[in-house]
Amino acid sequence: MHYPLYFTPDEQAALIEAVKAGVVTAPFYQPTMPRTGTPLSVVMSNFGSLGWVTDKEGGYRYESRHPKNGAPWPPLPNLLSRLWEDVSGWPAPPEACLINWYHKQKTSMGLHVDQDELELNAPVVSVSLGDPAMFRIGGTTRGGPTQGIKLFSGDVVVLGGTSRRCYHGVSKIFFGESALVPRGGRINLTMRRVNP
Ligand code: MD3
Ligand code: FE
Repeated sequence: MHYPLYFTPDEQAALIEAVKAGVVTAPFYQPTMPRTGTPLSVVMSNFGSLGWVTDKEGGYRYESRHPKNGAPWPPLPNLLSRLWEDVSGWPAPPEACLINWYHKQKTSMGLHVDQDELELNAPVVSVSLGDPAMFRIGGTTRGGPTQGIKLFSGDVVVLGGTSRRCYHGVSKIFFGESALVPRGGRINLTMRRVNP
C-alpha cells in the first residue's frame, strides 16, 4: 500500500527534528557489508528497543545498542508509533526503526530481501522524507522484472503479505529537490517487528 503525502509538511519537519535529536546520542554511522567490509552508500542510525546494524565483523543483525558508541537507541517518536497503529494492522508495536540517510548525490540501495527478522509475517512500514527517490520492487525471486514507484517526502509505504518477502531497493535519489533535510538528501524511516 502506498499512502502519498500521509504526513503534512509540519509533521515531516517534526520527524526531521526527532531524527536530529536522536542522532545526538546515536550518530549516523557508515555501515559495512559482512566479511568484505565494503561500505553501504547510505549512513544509518535507529530508533527503538532494537536497531538493525551491519559491519564487517558482526554481519547483519539486530542490536539494542549503537555499534560504535554502545549507546541505547532513542525511543520511537510518537508520530511513528501512531503511524504503525494506523496502517500496520499488526497487534504488537515495532521494536525497530531503521534510519537510512541518502546523504550524497550517488547514494542508492541494491535489490535485496529483508530477512533478518524472526517475524516475517508482520508488515514493514516506511516513511520517506526529503528528496524524492525511485523505489523498485520485484517478486520473491531474484532476477525477475521490477516495478518503479517514485516516492516523495511525506509518503508512507506498507509492505505486508507477499510483498514483505519481495526484492526491493532504491535506484535513484533526485538529489537537491527538497529543502527538508539539513545538508540535503533523503531520509527513510523503516519500522519493523523483529520478534514474534
Ligand atoms: C519491500 N530501505 O532499509 S524502504 C531497507 O527507502 C530498505 O531506504 C529502502 O529497503 C529505503 O531495508 C526501502 C521500503 C521497504 C522496506 C522494506 C521492505 C520496502 C520493502 C521489505 C520487503 C519489501
Ligand atoms: Fe529493505
